[in-house]
This record gives sequence, structure tokens and C-alpha cells, in this order.
Amino acid sequence: MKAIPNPLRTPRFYLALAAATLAAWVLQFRFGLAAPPELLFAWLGHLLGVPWIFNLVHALPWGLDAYAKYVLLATSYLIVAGFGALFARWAAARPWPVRLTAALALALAGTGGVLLPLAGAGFFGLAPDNYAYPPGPALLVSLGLAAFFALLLGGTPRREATADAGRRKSLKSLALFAAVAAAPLRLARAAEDLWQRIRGLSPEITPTKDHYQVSKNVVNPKLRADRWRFEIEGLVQTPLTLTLEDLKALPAVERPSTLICISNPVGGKLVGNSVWTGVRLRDLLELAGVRPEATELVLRAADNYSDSFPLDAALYEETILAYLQNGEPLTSDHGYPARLLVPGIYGMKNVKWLTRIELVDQDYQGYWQKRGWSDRAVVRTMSRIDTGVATPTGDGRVVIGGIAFAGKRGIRAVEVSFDDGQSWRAAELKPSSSRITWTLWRYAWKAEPGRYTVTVRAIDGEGRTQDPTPRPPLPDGATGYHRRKVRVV
Ligand SMILES: Nc1nc2c(c(=O)[nH]1)N[C@H]1C(S)=C(S)[C@@H](COP(=O)(O)O)O[C@H]1N2
Ligand SMILES: [Mo]
Repeated sequence: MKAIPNPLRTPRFYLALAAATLAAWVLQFRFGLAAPPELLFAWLGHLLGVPWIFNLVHALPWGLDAYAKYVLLATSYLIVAGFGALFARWAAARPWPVRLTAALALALAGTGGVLLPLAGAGFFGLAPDNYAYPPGPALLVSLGLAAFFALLLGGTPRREATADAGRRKSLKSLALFAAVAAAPLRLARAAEDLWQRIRGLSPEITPTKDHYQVSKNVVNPKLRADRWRFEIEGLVQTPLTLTLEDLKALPAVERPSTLICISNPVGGKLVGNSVWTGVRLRDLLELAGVRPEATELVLRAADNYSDSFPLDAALYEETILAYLQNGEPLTSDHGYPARLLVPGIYGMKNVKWLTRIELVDQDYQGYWQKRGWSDRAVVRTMSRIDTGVATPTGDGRVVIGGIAFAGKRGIRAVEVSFDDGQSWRAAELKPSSSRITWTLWRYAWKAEPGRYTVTVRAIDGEGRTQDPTPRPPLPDGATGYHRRKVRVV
């Protein structure tokens, strides 16, 4: 019997790995297609959640904390490479048609059946609200990579080299792999840095002190946590009364979430995106036991404010009773000790200083509804140009940017126009951490110094283009495109 060399000791394995990784990066950075490790990365990020990631980041030695995201990304690559190694062990003795078929089948099952669902995109990327990972390309990428990998692997076992020589050879290949792998990471960082360098562009997460603040009050209530009680009553099996301590004892979730005020004008600043931590409202409702007749929730607050929204919005996975904003207790202006966050509907229904939720079976008109504002208050698709002066990219072009938001629908595309909407060019989107947050966009072009009038519009996750008709905020939220003069110096 011919001896089969351990594939991990053959340079070919590392060559195959390097080649597959390079191919994945070209596809990802050049064409924006998600390769398997990136899908895994998306899932790990989701699984760990922001607090854990913060902890990990702070625990990283040697100044690596600035690169935490890349550490996680590299870990994802290592895990996928680990599976590659297992496969290589198995495949080394098999003829290449068997190896190829197995690799393709594994890739198909792994990407379509495991990684895409884990990344939140549904089986084979078929979830209706998956817009981040086009399923066809993601599957093609992994099939292509698998074929590549399988073809390069092993081959006919050659005559045994001495174990030592084999080890030296594979160490060398490993070093080569690391060197090659570092280059695209640097490229990715440079691309990321550009987002940070665009002067005037909103940061992805709005620091609490910069988050817009709106309320009906001249002086906001300053509540004492030890006196605060939160009640769920009305059409429930067991009415509930919780203290802040009770609330904090329940399983917490945290998520970035964009708030926008219904009175925000086109191009306005009444929009912000923070990371909120709290308890899922549906968990609380489950504790109380909602009766089948209930259709709406009435929310009341310590400042005598009230509003309502339908029960189905209360049951969204993302709807939370939050007590932390960006990792810190809520400030009194943002609703201390607890406030509601419900995605997809305007800020006014995100009640601050919440004290009571009542389940009812009929429509309820809240504080602003009695004053003529929309009751459904579904967030309209909006986009904004943040930059009044374009930033040089360093390669002869200039770049502008801004935000786009479409509530629960997500953003599929952003386009800019330099001729008042006669022609449109696609902007680049920064992959956003979640569907319910705003998306940063940028557009770079070669420009002569001067003044340009730029118009922006967004296309939501359902493929609908932002409403171009200029309308004031009252009663349903403003519509129309944001247009702005941009200087190139
Ligand atoms: N109790 C209470 N909650 C409230 C309001 C209010 O006046 N009282 N204003 C609402 C409005 S109109 C908006 S836009 C958001 C703003 O939340 P923020 O100040 O945290 O950005 O809070 C909402 N929740
Ligand atoms: Mo608002």
C-alpha cells in the first residue's frame, strides 16, 4: 500500500488555502460577494452581540483592540480553513472526481443549509427580507471556491519526503500564506478608513451626547429608579408590576436601532442611531399572557404622554424596553430609567419614561395623534447628504456621503444625481450591522474644483424608490429628495 502523506504537511494544502482565500477576497472586495468565512463572521458577530464584542475588544493585548473586527474575521477564516483541513485529510486518498463532487456538495450544503441561515438570510438565502447576501452569488462563490480547493488538494501522493523536510516546507508555506493574507486585510482597512475620513459623514453609531432629543416637555421628568414601577395590564392573564431591578434580572438583548422623528424635514437632523440594551417586549408580554382579544398596546409615560401601536409590532423580535443607550444607563432626556424601542415606526411611538402598557381591543389616539399626526406612523424611506465639502480620496477623486433609512424595510441601494434627477449613479453602501438601522453611503468621482448640486435618493429593501414628491412632515412624515450644494476644492 502506498503511504498517504498527511495533507497538513503538504505545501499544496496551504497553497490551495491561500488561493481560495485570495479568490474569496477578490470576489468580496471587488464585487461585494459574501464568501463563506464572511457569512460565518456575520453570524459570530450576531451570536456574540455588542457587549461581548466590547469585552473581547478590551481583553485583546498588544493594541489589537483597534483591530477587533479583523481578529474576529481572521478567526472565521481559521474556522473555515479548519474544515478545509478536515476535508483535505479525507480527500487526500480519493480520486479527484470523488473529491470534486464531495467538495461541491459540502459547499452547497454548508453555505446554503448552514451559513446563509446562520447569517440571517434564510435557507439558501431565501428569507424574504434577506437583501445583504444575494443567495445565487453566495452559493456560486462557495461552489467555485470548493472546486478550486478540491482540484488543488493532494493529487497523487508523491514519494515520501522525510518528516522533517515536510514540516519545514509546510512552515514555509504557512508563512507565505500569512504574508499573502495580510495584503488584502490592509486593503480592506484602507477601504474602511475612507469611511472614517469622509468629513461631515455621520458615524455609524451616534454617541449619546449627539443623539437628537425630542419631547413635548419644556422640562423633562427626572425619575428616581427606586420609585419607578413598570406595569402591564388590561387584556392580560396576569397583570405585571416590575421594578428596574426586576427588569435588569431578565434576559437582555442589545441592538443598534435608528430613531427618526416624524417631524424631521428632508435633510434634517432629527435622526440618530444608537445601540440599545433592554428586555424584549414580547418576553414581558409572554410573562403577562396576552388575551386573544387584544389588538393594540397603549403606552403611558411619567410626563403624561401616551401613544399606541398594534400588537404585532410589539411582538417583533427587535422591539425592546431599553435601559441602556450605548452601554450606559439612559440619560434623563432619553427616558431614564426605561424607554421603548420599536423598529419601523416614527420616534413618537418610542415612548420614554415609560410607566405602563395597557393591552386593549380598540384603536387609541395618543398625544400626537390628537394633534393631527399619523397613527400608523410607518417610517418613510429617506436619505440625506451629510457632506457640504467633498473629501479627497488620495487617488485623484473626491468623495461625499450620507445616510439612508427605511425603517424595517432596510436599504437596498442609494443613488446620487448631478443633473437634478435626470440621471442617477449608484452610491457605495457600507454594510450595515442590522436591517433596522440606517445605512451609510458614499460616492467618489473625479471632479474639477467648483460647486455641484447633488440630489440623493434611496431604494428600500422591497425595491421601492423613495417618494420624490415634496411634502411637509405633518401629518405622515416628510417626503421628497434631499438636494444640496457640495463644494470641491
Ligand atoms: N414620554 C414621552 N416619550 C416620548 C416623547 C415625549 O414627549 N414623551 N416624544 C417622542 C418623540 S416625538 C420622539 S421623536 C422620540 C425621541 O426620542 P429621543 O429623544 O431619545 O431621540 O421620543 C418619543 N417619546
Ligand atoms: Mo418625534
